[in-house]
Parts: sequence; C-alpha cells; structure tokens
Amino acid sequence: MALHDPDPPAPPVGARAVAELVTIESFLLARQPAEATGVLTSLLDDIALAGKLIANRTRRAGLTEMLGASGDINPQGEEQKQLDVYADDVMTAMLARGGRVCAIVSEERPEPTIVPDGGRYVVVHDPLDGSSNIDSNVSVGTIFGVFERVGDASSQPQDRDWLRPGRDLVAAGYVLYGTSTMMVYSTGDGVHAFTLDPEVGEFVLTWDDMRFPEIPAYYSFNHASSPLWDQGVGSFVEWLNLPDSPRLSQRYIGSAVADFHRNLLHGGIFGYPAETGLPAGKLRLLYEAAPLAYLAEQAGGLGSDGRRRLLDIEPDHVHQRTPVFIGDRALVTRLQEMVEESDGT
Ligand code: FDP
Repeated sequence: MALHDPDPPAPPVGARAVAELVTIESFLLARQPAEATGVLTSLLDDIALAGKLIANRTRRAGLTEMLGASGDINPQGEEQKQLDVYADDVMTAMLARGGRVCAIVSEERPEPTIVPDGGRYVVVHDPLDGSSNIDSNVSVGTIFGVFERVGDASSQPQDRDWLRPGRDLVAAGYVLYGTSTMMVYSTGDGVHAFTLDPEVGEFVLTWDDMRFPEIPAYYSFNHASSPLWDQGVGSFVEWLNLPDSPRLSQRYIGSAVADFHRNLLHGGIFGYPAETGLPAGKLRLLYEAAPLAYLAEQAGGLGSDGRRRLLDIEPDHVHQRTPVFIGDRALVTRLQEMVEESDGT
C-alpha cells in the first residue's frame, strides 16, 4: 500500500485513506514485528492520545483564555506560554501511566522526570515546538523521541538512559497542529503520517513510507540572521541563489517542526545555524534535532550540525543546543562540503 505520490496531480489520498480507514492503532499493530511485545505500540498510542488532547486545547485557545504567557520561565530562560505548560502536563500524564516509560525528558522541565515502577522506555520531548508562534495562530507541534533504557528494570534510571546519540532512538515523531492535526512517526521502518479526522476522533493513514521528493522545492533559513552566521553557511545560502543552484524558493515559518514537515512533503532543507552570540545555535539536540534527524534519515534525507551527522552527537546534558541543517540529503551534504571548505581556508 503506497499512498504517497509526490507527482502532481496528487491522488485523493484523504478520500482513499478514509475509504480504507486505516487508523493509527490498526497500522501500528499491522506493522509491529512478530516478536514485539506491543509495549512500544501502546506507547505511541499514548502519544497519539496526548496529541488529540493538545490539538483540542490549541484549537480552542483563543476562546478559553489559553493564549499568552504563563508567567514562568523554562529551563532555557525562555518565557513559557500557557499552552507550553498544558502540553507538557498532558504529555507527562499520558506517558507516566501504563508502566511503559521509566523516565521523561522535557524541554519544559530542568531535570528528567523519573516514573516510579516505570517500564523499559525513555521518552524525550518538546511538548510544543514553535511556541512563539502560538499567539499568531501559526502551526506548532509536539516532537518526541523514544529510547530503550540501558539498565535493567530493577535499577534507577540515570544519565546513560537518556544522554545518548540519536542513532540509539527506537522511535521518533511529531504531532503537528496546523490546518489539520497530523501525527508523523517512524519506528525505523519508514516514515508514516496520519491525519486526525475530528469527526470520528481517529488519526487516519494519509501517507505511508514517505520519502523526500527527488527534486527539492524550498529552503528554510532566517535570512535576517545571515550577518551572524559562519562563512560556510553564508556561502551555501548564497549558492542557493546562484544560476547553477537547484533554484529553490524560500519558506520560513519559525516553527522547526512545521518547516521540517513542509520540506518533507515538498523537498528542501531547514537550517538554524550557530550565530555570533549563539555558538551552538538555538535548537535542542535531544528532543528537537535528534528526533527530526531520525525521521529525515528514515525518509532518505540527512541531519547535520554542519560538520557531523546529528544522530552521532553524544549529548553532555539534556538541554544541549546544536546548529541544525536537516532535510534533502544532497542539499545537507552540499552544505557540509561548503562548511568544510570554509573551515580549511
Ligand atoms: P520556539 O522558540 O518558538 O519554540 O526550537 C525552538 C524554535 O521555536 C523553533 O521551532 C524555531 O525554528 C526557532 O525556535 C525559531 O527561532 P527564532 O525565533 O530565533 O527564529
């Protein structure tokens, strides 16, 4: 069943998906390896349920006085929005029940949350990425990654269970709250996308085995910051505008998850480089960059910090930042080459 067709005219995938009514639950069960216990499947179901609750609150935010700041500051010194706090509470509550998860790392909490008598998985997440866009009614999303714990069930979860390179992830994905709500995930067996049908309350299969299109369409960098970038990154973006380049259009939302999603569908590269004054960029390695890089590689793309594969970087602390270049493999590779050339000069 290959529903994804990047060539126009697009097939009526929504209509087909609804006719076939492949729900996320049935798809997860069908794709589960024969030897699987079903725990990871149930965990992804928990995240889907959290996504529905957050989508519901996000959609009604303007009506329920949920827009605006919460009055608190997160571990990174950024102002928390009320919806950040709500999304974090919902994710934590959904993940902490059911005995599947032993530890949860969240952008909104200074330390990992240990779940008493928890199971064998560790979840890292940004409950609401792109939250500076919330008050403007622009797409935001929940990004997550799942590791299997290193220690056995009798030991207390500790750093070695979550301070790990993204190549150790056993699953990753996001729930995107946009014109519709979508859940996109991978368990290392391709990337699959589901759209929430609000009338029946189910995530329904929209695309399975997604791949970046061969010909990319977009690049997503904040040009206003270009005077602050390293020379190699600046040269790459200049090259994108030269006659021998792939002739991309620029699209930049300012929600990494939404920029990534658009580029996954249409082909392209998203970048948040290091800047003067921000030597490691802005995005967090563990719960933003690594899950998106995992999805990118599963879809035939690549994630890099400009010099290294993102999935190979070992974090020193949970809120570590990293420069991010992610998307179409050829474009990310070209960027790495230009950064290397500039490093060598
Ligand atoms: P936000 O702070 O609004 O949550 O990682 C955080 C992030 O959004 C990304 O989603 C987004 O790409 C980036 O920050 C936007 O940063 P700028 O405001 O510096 O452009």
